[in-house]
Amino acid sequence: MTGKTSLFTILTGVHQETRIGSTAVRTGVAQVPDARVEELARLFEPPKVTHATVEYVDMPSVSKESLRDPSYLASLRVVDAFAHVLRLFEDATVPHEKGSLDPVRDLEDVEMELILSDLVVVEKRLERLEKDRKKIKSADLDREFELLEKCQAALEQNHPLRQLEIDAEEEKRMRGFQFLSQKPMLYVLNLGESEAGNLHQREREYREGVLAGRKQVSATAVCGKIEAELAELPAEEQREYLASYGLQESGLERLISATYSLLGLMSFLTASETEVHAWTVPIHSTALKAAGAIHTDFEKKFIRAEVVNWKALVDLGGYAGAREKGLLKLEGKEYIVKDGDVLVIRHG
Ligand SMILES: Nc1nc2c(ncn2[C@@H]2O[C@H](COP(=O)(O)OP(=O)(O)OP(=O)(O)O)[C@@H](O)[C@H]2O)c(=O)[nH]1
Ligand SMILES: [Mg+2]
Repeated sequence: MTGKTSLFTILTGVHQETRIGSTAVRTGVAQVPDARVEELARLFEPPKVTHATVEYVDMPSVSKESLRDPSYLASLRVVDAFAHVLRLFEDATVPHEKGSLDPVRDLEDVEMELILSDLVVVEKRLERLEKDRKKIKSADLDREFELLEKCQAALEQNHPLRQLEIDAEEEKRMRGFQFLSQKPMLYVLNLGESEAGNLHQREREYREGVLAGRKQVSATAVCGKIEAELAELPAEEQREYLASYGLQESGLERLISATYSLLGLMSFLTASETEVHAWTVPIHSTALKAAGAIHTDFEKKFIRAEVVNWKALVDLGGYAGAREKGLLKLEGKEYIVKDGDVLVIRHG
């Protein structure tokens, strides 16, 4: 018990459990906090305002036992990243599964289970490939064999697969396996109340300490107790409450932002009198891909995009002002969209 379900509930507002096979999971959606959306909404005053979202799934802890359950394993395989809530808070009334408080041990234990689970998959596939390669000569099978041997070697040295140096082709080959230790990992450091003032220091300790040199991992500290109290307050009192602990953002806001950047995502915006909307795309997406995120038709019939930075749009009071200043630019398919761009897609 580290506070996973408590944090999940505050984050998504979802209390309802569903069953996938024998595993109880909760699925919920959290809005990505985005001040740019609010400012654009103030300018356009549309009836509809839509934030970008991240979907979270609350699952029982990763352990030898839970990983034996095929439905549990299947639910883990399909996610884009893990958030591992580590218990740093002390509370004698909440029993610790492992009998003592030791977040680094908990972190390494789960990592090891992910590694072992992947190793089983790799070994099975290697066995199969060995047989097949005796029957059929195929460069494709040879490549897969080599790649999996590389995975096996890493796993046997207790390295998660996210640590592996792979090229685009290998990445594609590995994708189908949905390896657990390859998924990006966000460590959520759940601190005790007395440590609320030390959030950033604790994050740094982890990043520069136990997580140093690890690829595709990140750490965000939250204080579950404070988040729970915060969630009970009306919106206008929340900032003040946070400030009383010397905080500017809630842990949940930072948790969502951290998820977003760990996954290599960013937001662009669309804004008009009918709707202000933040859209999620991978960093370095082209204008064409961005159009496709809005509507597949926009991608197919894309002509060009008008692009303006959100701040310029707000400061200049709208598109007309931005155009006058030459800050509303015409861009083609290949334009690389930047975080905070406002796009108007022209399509056929
Ligand atoms: N003091 C303190 N107690 C907490 C905190 N977060 C959760 N708890 C308590 O810990 C207990 C378990 O919390 P859950 O959120 O259900 O933990 P979990 O990680 O989902 O547990 P499992 O699903 O059983 O692995 C509850 O009694 C919570 O009130 C926290 O930040 N501080
Ligand atoms: Mg739980």
